[in-house]
Amino acid sequence: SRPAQSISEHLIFVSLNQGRNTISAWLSECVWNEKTGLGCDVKDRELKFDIIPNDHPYHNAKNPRTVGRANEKLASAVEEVKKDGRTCLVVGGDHSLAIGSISGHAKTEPVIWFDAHADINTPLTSLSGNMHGQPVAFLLKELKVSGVPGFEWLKPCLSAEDIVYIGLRDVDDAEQPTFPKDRQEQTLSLNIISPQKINKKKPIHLSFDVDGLDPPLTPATGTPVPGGVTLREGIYVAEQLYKTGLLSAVDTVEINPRLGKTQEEVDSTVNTAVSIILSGFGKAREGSHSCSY
Ligand code: DIR
Ligand code: MN
Ligand code: MN
Ligand code: MN
Repeated sequence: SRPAQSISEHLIFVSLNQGRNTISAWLSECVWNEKTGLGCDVKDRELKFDIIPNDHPYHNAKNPRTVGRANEKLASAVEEVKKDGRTCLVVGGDHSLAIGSISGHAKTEPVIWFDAHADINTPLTSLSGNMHGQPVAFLLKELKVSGVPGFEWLKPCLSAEDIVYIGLRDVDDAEQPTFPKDRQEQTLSLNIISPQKINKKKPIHLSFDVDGLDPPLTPATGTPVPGGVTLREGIYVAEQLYKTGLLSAVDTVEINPRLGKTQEEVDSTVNTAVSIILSGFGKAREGSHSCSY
């Protein structure tokens, strides 16, 4: 049967050998069920990753080989999806997956980094050692992160000016000097991409960390920070990006049902993520009333 809309998506569920997470059930109802959803033509695939033994830290960066190899695999998967002419949606998972997702998407700019955090630590500056605090640094040509085991395949593909942050409100001291003050001040503005960027007509990559939103909306996430973006603002961002017609790949990350203290917390996290995804793929608030979550 024919998709109701010309846009087609390609979902990649990223899991570390844990099987599908809760979000897939909602998505199957809301996105690829023609009666209740957008009726898009969806090709679905699940990636599984190897855990590399004796994966010692590289400086402060933990599990570099496991994360590096996983990202290499993800980059090829995203590249295939883009070759197939589809919009790519990656559902995860640790935000370090943006390294592979954006590398696989490669010819993209700008990147909209929706996040409470800048994720621009390096293996040398990171205090937590968590790879999800470092993907932007790995992707930036300017920062020249190199020598990290597991990342031999990686070629940094972004310049600082290609990145637009939204929702930023928790930046480490060591991250501060890496980007100019005026960029930080733009962050909660909903004027999200300069007309100049849109005029370039380049494909847009949205890397959406759910912790950019206000914590009660997505409690099942690892590092909530108070004072985040409201649901209405988040949906607005996604709708506006859809309307550009240039949204080419989306990561929705740091959705972790295991961190929900109650079923309600898991449900609200997943419902919120699904709302954002649907808006980014053409669900208008004034239409599609049949999608009843
Ligand atoms: C902190 C927190 N800046 C770090 N970052 C997080 O671990 O590097 N990013 N949670 O999503
Ligand atoms: Mn974050
Ligand atoms: Mn994070
Ligand atoms: Mn993040």
